[in-house]
Amino acid sequence: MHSALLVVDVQHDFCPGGALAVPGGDTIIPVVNALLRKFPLSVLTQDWHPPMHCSFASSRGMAAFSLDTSTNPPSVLWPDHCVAGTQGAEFHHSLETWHAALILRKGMRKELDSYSAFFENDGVTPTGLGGWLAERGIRHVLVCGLATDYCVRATALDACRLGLAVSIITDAVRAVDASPGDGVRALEAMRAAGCRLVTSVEILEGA
Ligand code: VGL
Ligand code: ZN
Repeated sequence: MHSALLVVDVQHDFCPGGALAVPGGDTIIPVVNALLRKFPLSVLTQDWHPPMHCSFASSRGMAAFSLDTSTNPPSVLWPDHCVAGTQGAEFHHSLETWHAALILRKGMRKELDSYSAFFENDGVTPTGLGGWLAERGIRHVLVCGLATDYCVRATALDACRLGLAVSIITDAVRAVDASPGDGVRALEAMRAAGCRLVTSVEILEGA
């Protein structure tokens, strides 16, 4: 068994009604659950921020979705979301979390965000997930979850960088689309980096 399923940030705050709702975010959950039932090894990531986190617009007295130009490249400042210990930070109540071998929390440092499940946003601080997978002989990751244009993309690109084979399950991801087309452009960037774009049907039927 050399493949693992990575389920990115399927949390209340990224679903309709949440603080940083991804349109249709909850509609992927039945598909993600079917994938979780199928895969012997799966990992759930959980965006998990302290209050006043550096990615929160409120921490800078700025408007949500404005750009922080002090970083290179500029980063989007978000509404407060996924604050550790709050209901919004919990996994969506319909997600079958018990199938997963590992829950990896990220973005816990106040001054450094982490979109990717592999490295924090400085690009060099590892979360440990690369080693965890390598020690289990995993060579291929299948990535699904939220959001296509941020944490899914960053996770997939880092997985490629680490030399893993990467498949993106296109009907089990959804985008923020702060600018229309961001989700489509993110899928294209992942494909250009060497990720395979697959559908859940192909995976569940073993194609
Ligand atoms: C995410 C924005 C801020 C994500 C997390 O999970 O894609 N996006 N924090
Ligand atoms: Zn976040």
